[in-house]
Amino acid sequence: MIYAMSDLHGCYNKFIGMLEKIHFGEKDTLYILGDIVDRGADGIKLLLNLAERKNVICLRGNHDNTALRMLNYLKTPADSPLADKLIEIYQLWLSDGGYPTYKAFTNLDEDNKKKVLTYLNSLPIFDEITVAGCNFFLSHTGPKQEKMQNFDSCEMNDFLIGEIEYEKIYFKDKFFVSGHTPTELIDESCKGRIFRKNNHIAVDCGAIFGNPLGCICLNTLEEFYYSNTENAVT
Ligand SMILES: [Mn+2]
Repeated sequence: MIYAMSDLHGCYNKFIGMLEKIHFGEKDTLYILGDIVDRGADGIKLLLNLAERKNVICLRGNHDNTALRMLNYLKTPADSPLADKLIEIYQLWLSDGGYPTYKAFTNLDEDNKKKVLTYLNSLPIFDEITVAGCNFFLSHTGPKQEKMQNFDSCEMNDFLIGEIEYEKIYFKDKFFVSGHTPTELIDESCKGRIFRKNNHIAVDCGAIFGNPLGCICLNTLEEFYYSNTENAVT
């Protein structure tokens, strides 16, 4: 079976709990649609775990992308002209959930630091797959519908911080599977649940904000939820 989830934000135990719930095995594949790190405590632990898994494909979220830039920045000499440019973003990142990631990273040995940076750097922006005759476009988020029609004009940032128009159908013949925006912000009545409408499947249920972690099986479109009270931040 092929599964998709998103926005783990350091919720290591919810992730492990979900794998057990879906009986995730060697023959299964899991797509994680970005934002593995930041906000929660265990983003770095998660990355090191995911880097070892051959059947988990992580896409890049805005937090993963910023973490990669900022953790690399730690190696930038203070007198480099780049340091001045980056310090503002660095402070923003620390205050926008980056601090636990920064703290855990600095406690790693050199081998694991390298592993984390190599893995973050390897994360693709999007993927397209066909499962059981059904087509899926997967990314953390995406641009406005009109821009998406002209795919070649899209930039990486469109898929990291773009605002999907969930009320519009992007593809007639495929589902757009995305994360980034907790589903309650798309539709209040979807709080803590996967949003499915207009050929969109939005899977970020806001696990880090105390909601369940959501997961969808792309073969059957069956939804799974794993809930516990840990890792909740307000
Ligand atoms: Mn995001």
